[in-house]
Amino acid sequence: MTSLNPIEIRKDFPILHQEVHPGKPLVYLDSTATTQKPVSVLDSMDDYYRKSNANIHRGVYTIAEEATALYEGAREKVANFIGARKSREVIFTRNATESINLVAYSWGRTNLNRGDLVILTEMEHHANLVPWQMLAAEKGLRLEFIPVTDNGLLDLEEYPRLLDLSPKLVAFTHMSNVLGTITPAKEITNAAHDAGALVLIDGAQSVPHFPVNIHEIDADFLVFSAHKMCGPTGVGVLYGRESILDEMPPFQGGGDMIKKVHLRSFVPNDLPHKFEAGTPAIAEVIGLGAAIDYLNQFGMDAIQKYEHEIINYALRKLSAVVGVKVYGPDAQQKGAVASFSLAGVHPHDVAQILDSEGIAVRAGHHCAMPLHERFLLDATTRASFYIYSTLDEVDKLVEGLEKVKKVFRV
Ligand code: C6P
Repeated sequence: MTSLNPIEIRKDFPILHQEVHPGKPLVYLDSTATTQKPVSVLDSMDDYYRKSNANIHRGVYTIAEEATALYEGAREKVANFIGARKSREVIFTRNATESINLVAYSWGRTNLNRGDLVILTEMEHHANLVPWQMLAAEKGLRLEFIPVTDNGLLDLEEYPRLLDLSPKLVAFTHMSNVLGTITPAKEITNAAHDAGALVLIDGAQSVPHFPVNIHEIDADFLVFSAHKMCGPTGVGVLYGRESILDEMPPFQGGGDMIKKVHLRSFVPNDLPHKFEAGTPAIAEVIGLGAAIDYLNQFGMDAIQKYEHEIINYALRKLSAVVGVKVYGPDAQQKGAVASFSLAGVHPHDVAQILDSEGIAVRAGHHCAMPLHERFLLDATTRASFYIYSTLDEVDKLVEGLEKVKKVFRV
């Protein structure tokens, strides 16, 4: 394991070496939306297309076998990365959103009935709200929410009261994409299991940023997206406990997810293929495998440590800008995300002026409208950081905000 040096790391990311306007180098502060991709990930996909492009699980010829080995090799890497005992517990989907929809559609439609309770939290991304709302409307389920405190933590005093209502599922984010709050996953999961509920953890913002071991947190389902961890878009992961996945019906029908098909019936395939209908995103899955290799050379502990350093610095610098209010807990309890408002300026205007300085931040509700409502906000500006972000970029953000203030005379 090497220690993490962002200046060296930046050399691996071609996109970071450009000016977005004359004299304005790209300052990419939107890694919570998607991370940039290192050369090794780009090369892995290019190599596949140049040398081994063939469909998987079908051909007996050499390059088809190579393609299958690369694809299944990536599944092994994912399983090891999250500490899954068996790679058949790792299902490839399109993204974290599709992974949650898969669970709602397959497990939820089979196991939840009128009046059953699903517990979510007020800080969920829409991806972990809307699929459950859709299922609730179809099946007559009840949804309850762990509230969020004023300082952006889950209100765990309320949680036992909700568990007394005998939920069937507790589904929650491991790290908020707005507040950065890291939730006490093990504590929430253990209590849910004691109450007889299954647990789904949205790891879209945790798996890329700190060590997540599925057996330590003991969740039944864990979802995340490749594109938020140096991998490509178009591939997501659903980890599921083998005994539960085995009992679940397929999500989509088609090639590869079957053992046998007759004119009027079919026999589903074994795990993991039962949930992977049709030709998957082969190159992208291989790219995810390369992304895991890339992150592993630093180690997730080192990544977490560096991100802690940068968010500490960013919170200190941002809170010194008059008019800026940062939402969420202090650096001890959050990842490298700072959502803030600047008094008197709409977040979209903040983002636009920052862009004129080459600084890329996200403005809006960040697909978490209920959480913004909770804080009586329409929108925030969000700066987020990853392994290639530097303290110097935080300084540029602060200088950019001073320019915004000048332009708007606030
Ligand atoms: N958040 C953001 O800018 P997908 O789009 O399926 O890869 O990931 C969905 C998702 C689920 N949960 C959390 C906590 C997330 O942050 C996201 C994606 C991005 O905040 C894009 S909206």
